Amino acid sequence: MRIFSGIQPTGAKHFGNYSGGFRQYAATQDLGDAFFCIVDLHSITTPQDPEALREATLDLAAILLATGLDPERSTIFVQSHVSEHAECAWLLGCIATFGELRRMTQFKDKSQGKDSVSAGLFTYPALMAADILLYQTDKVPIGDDQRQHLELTRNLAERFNSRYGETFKLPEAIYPEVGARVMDLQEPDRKMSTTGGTPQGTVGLLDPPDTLRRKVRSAVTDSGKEVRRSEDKPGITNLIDMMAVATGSTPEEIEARYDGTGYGKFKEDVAEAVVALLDPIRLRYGELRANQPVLRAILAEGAAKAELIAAETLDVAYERVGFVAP
Ligand code: LTN
Repeated sequence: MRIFSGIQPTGAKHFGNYSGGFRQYAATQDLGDAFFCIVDLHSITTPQDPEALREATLDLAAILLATGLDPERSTIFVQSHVSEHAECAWLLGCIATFGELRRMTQFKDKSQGKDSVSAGLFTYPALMAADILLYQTDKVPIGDDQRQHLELTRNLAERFNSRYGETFKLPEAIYPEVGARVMDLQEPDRKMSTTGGTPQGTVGLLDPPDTLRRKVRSAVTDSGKEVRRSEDKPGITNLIDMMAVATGSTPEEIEARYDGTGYGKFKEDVAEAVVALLDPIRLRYGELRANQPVLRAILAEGAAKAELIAAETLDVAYERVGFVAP
């Protein structure tokens, strides 16, 4: 079974990215032949500082390894190292219609209120489809926010196949069960986010222990007393979900364990569980990030492996559309 996912190298990574992303990647690499792509081409759909992008790309490679990807089992690579991604995106951009791209809610959200929006932001889903389809992917571990893009990917693959003959496999998504939506600790009605959230309410993946403790302790909760999930208590519900992610228990087990316990003690325990999860990741990250030759070698090897497969698919696709072989 082939697994593929893409991760943007921009924005400081946080607990929500771990819960709905990194954790899934490490788990899915056991299901088969897994490819994890650092999507730098996607990142420049909005303006990026070149030096910051270069740093963020290597940062993300180290984070992927620190959160459990094993380069012996998984292929980790940078999108711009495999030129087939950009080429296949062109083919799929000629299959996608203006109308369906215009309906993408992520495009609508990201372009709203902006007086200048790049054409790349609009055609972004065709590039994402290319990423996935080049690898004849079976399963795509993604967040719920990517549902519409995955649906579009399947539609583009089907349309291409029916127009030109069977070329691309239709992929399926894998969504995280628990902790798919981690909320901001200060404003638990909003998703935890580097761009849209509060700094105090965003639990950084690489925050030192003291910062983690301070942020969790000052999390906004309602005036209730019971450690129990409920729709009208987003603050405590979020902390229960975070505790579940950090300890590998279910939210129900957490509720049972804290039956009759007050919020104060519960928050202390959540803080310690988050520290116990993230501190080893931070330390491993530090070691990996400091060793650039090793990091770059892993990415080079990944790109070489990825390119073999991507080139094979692109050759078939080019032939099907009627391009003369060079
Ligand atoms: N659009 C995705 C990132 C992404 C991706 C992919 C995810 C780019 N290409 C291929 C899965 C498969 C995002 O913003 N999270």
